[in-house]
Amino acid sequence: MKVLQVDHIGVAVSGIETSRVFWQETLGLSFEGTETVSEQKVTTAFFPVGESEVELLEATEPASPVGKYLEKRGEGIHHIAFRVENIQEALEELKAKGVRLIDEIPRKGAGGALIAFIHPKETNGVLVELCER
Ligand code: CMX
Repeated sequence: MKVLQVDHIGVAVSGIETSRVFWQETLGLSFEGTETVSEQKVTTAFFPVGESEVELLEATEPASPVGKYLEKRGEGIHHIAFRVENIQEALEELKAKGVRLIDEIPRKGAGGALIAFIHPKETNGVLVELCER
């Protein structure tokens, strides 16, 4: 499997509209607008930084995964996403190595990417997303 780069760092926030100000106006990153990924009950906002991006994540409802994360841990880094060349192949390779996966089959993420999460037990407690664009 080939990890190409850090695709993005996901940051859970209470509200994109409020948080956006720091990333866009204070840091001067460009704001690419928001996108809601309904199946995952989350709204995302991407800010490109070189070849990678910061992704703000806002829950669409409190009982969603990001809503529960915020309630339990507060705002902060929610996941790190690595871009891979071929996500299906990467998942098969990880499965063959006995790595515990949250998603064995890729699903649709923001921006038309295919994504899959590795169980944080395997990754020192950090939620790692694989992503193919
Ligand atoms: N950081 C660290 N650990 C986390 C975590 C996080 N952000 N989110 C979940 N976990 C842990 C849980 O505590 C749980 O641990 P235990 O098994 O020890 O209890 C384990 O991971 C599995 O979590 P779960 O909630 O029981 O499992 P689910 O399959 O229901 O959901 C997940 C897992 C990661 C998909 C979900 O919690 C989540 O975060 N969904 C939102 C995904 C998201 O950010 N989507 C945006 C996609 C846009 C994009 O990036 O392209």
